[in-house]
Amino acid sequence: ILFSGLFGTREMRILILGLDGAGKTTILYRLQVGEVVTTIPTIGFNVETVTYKNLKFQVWDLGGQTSIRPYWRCYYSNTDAVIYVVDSSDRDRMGISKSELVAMLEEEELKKAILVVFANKQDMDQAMTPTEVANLQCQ
Ligand SMILES: Nc1nc2c(ncn2[C@@H]2O[C@H](COP(=O)(O)OP(=O)(O)O)[C@@H](O)[C@H]2O)c(=O)[nH]1
Ligand SMILES: [Mg+2]
Repeated sequence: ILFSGLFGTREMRILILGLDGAGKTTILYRLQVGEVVTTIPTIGFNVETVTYKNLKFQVWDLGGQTSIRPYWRCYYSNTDAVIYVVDSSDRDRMGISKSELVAMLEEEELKKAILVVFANKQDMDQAMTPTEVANLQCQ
């Protein structure tokens, strides 16, 4: 239902990104919109893809190896929206998560994309509230 308003003829591309362990793959499976296909481009990062009607979701982990970063760019073109997933309980890596987000938003190909920051893992005792996450990630 959430995505039904997006169905049309043009392919809509949605990236689900964030640090490893943020909960991206879990979200992709929870969407239950089709079979998740994992591909490993030769350069060596996993890309999980689900295609449902004209919606295409692609997921990979940000952070770490700087050598593969230039290759992420291959996936940025024609992106309509980015869902940026943050582990709200991972206080230690809030700063790294933010710098990855900031670096990503510098990409020319993503300038027109809609951004949603998802404060995941709200069930955890030590989780920051969505407001706290927003203050740390988006300012
Ligand atoms: N408590 C809790 N754990 C979660 C939640 N979402 C994901 N996880 C767990 O966090 C870990 C990493 O999730 P995963 O989807 O593999 O993260 P990814 O690396 O971003 O794809 C797994 O053990 C998940 O079960 C959540 O909302 N709450
Ligand atoms: Mg994953």
